[in-house]
Amino acid sequence: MDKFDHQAFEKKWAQKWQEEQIYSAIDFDSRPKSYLLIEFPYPSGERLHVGHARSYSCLDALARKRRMQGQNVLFPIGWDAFGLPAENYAIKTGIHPSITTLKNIANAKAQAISWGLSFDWNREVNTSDPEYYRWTQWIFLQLYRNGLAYKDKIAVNWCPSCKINLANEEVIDGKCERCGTQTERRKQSQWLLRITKYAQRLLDDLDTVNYRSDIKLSQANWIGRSEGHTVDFEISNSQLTIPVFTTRVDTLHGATFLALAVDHPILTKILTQEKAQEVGEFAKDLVRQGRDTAKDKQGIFTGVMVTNPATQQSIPVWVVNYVTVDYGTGAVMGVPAHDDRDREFAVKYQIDIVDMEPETKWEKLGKKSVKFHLRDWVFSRQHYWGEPIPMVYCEECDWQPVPEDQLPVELPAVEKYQPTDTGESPLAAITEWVNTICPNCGRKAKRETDTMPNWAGSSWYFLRYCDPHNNQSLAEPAKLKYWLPVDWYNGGMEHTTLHVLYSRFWHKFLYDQGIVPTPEPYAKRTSHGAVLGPDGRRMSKSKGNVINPDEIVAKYGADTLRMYEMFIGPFDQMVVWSQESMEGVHRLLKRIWTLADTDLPQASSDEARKTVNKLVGKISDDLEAMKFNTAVAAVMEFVNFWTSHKDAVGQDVVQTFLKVLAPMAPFLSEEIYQTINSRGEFVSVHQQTWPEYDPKLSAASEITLAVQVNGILRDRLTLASNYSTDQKHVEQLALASAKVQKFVNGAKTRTIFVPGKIVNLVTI
Ligand code: ANZ
Ligand code: ZN
Repeated sequence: MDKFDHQAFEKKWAQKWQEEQIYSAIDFDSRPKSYLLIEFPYPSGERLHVGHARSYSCLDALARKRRMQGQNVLFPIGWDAFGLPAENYAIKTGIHPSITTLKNIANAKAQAISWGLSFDWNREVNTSDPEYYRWTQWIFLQLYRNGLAYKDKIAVNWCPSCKINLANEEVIDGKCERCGTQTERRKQSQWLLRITKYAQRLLDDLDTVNYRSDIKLSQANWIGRSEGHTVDFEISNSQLTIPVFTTRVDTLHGATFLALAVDHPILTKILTQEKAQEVGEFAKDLVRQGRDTAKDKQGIFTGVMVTNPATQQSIPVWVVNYVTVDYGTGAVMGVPAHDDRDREFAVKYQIDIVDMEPETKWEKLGKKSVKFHLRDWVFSRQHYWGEPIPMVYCEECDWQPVPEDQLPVELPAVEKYQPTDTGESPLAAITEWVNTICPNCGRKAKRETDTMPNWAGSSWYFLRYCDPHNNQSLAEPAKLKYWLPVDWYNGGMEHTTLHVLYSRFWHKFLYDQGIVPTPEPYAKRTSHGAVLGPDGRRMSKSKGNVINPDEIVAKYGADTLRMYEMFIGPFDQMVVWSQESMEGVHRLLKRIWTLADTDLPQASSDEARKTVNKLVGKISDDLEAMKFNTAVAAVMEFVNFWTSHKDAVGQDVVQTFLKVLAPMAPFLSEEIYQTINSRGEFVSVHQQTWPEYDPKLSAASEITLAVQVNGILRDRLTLASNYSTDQKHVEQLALASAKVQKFVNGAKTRTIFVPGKIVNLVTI
């Protein structure tokens, strides 16, 4: 070998691995299957960043190791390609998002290949490809047929400047995420998915999966199950009652008012005309103020009284800004003595505060009841670059699903991507596309112009990887049965709540339909921490602290990038980029190169064999435990040993070392491996069998035995471990000890021997 020319050998091996297809997953193979999933990236113009490089390199090391251990590993990648950035770019430049998306995908793919990520490229998917979103639309239709998709008028966040409806995630502190303008609440007809129907199962089945506990907790909190009671309050001089949901029925005695949400449906039935007007003004005022209900408590008396069923007292009904219509019953019993919000409100409006002891007897008045904070999933967006919702509106027949044989409903080409003034999708302006015929009656009808949210394509992509080219179904059942569930899913902490929950919901639904074989999609879920800039802040162009992974690859090589990012810190924690430490890893790799670049001794010393065996054990365990940083540290330790024992580290030990190095530094280990084993036919180091850790070999080579005389410790013997179980040998050594002789004092002894632990000489 000559100089450490990473650019040359990395390119060479990346190409060779592609040619030989050594990372393909094989359907129905008899080896044990292992499905490792990363969150697929959004193909943006910014390319993949060092955060991607970190989590992908780590999972890649795991995939490579498991392959070498004889597992049939499925390690796929695809592109989560719909979304706003591509649309905004199209608005700016007029270039169609599908063109920029394909360009971005090509770039990111080249990056991934140059980093030596061992994805199975035959299974690549792209959510914006009509052959993919055909099935996303198909799943929507199944949801619709099963009553789980419905249209409803709901409040949306409207940005008057961008003229666009924003999802809740796109509103930060009441302001538009993109332009910072104060958003308004508007009512708009939207598609929703009835995820609430699955709330209990989504919660219960968390017990059946291996997710990190904080991930389970965030799921459980989002589902927000609450046990309490529903209590009916009778309206004075009326047949009507107002049910309230309370988790503190024991405080019923102290309920001195009722608080309703401004949009509680009963208000239209119980208010006088005059009061209705006042309440209407109040509601409008709240909208104008924005939505932060937590702060200042506000309310208005309705003029209506109800009876507290515990005290039989007549108490007033208020409309307030701190009760929401979409939780519980939209009505709350105000207990100022026990609840802070209620107290604040009562003080402000001079409502009675009745102090009393909580009493459990009120439970009899109440019906036990369970509520969930989880809301149905708003599934409409008024954007262009998303999956068209495959529905048609007919004046006669109402909403009709597009027949399945007409899928996909393809996005039409448009000239203007700008959203409209009305808040409708840009698709609404393309009349040739919108106008269609009703699938039911054949009359003129109009297509739905809303598109699906970003979450849609990512809710089932792991199914498509099992059978990515199927054009008869989303995937063949036998293949799903073979590959599912995903054995290990790793992704960002920011996706552990909604994305994981949404995809679990779709999966459960598909399970109920007999389409997928398992009730849960992911057997295990973990998440990684972000990589911060060298200044300890989030990387961003404006801060000038962005590390470009491709520059690192060009200058130091992909192995350096990978191994440094594994080493950078505990996988699940946020870490700070350090140039120095990265260069340290680079020097390590060069040292390995130099050490291997000599005539290696034929045989290795026992010590060298033991040392590499220890490394095998450490790396085997650490990669599975996501302790990637300590796995790299173990390599460093081994290299130090090698440096100081050059004559003792022979061919056999180096071969073993290269195999366990391979998952972390795939290029360098291949280059050295091929150099020492040049034998004609190419067999990659990555196709070798993972070395077996031998616990006997590593057991401390020396063992210390306790030497007792009549059961009392008198000395210790340190001897080679293979001798420590040999009773004769141990007896002889024990009797030779001066300390022992002193207590035996010439007497005859018999021996009680616990091999490897104790030798007890009992005097007769
Ligand atoms: C009386 C009471 C007394 C309450 C007390 C609490 C403490 P979780 O745990 O979240 O389920 N509540 C019910 N529906 C509401 C709504 N739509 N908007 C705002 N608040 C609502 O909380 C349930 C409690 O939150 C309920 O129990 C109710 O107030 C309030 F010392 O009833 B409680
Ligand atoms: Zn019709």
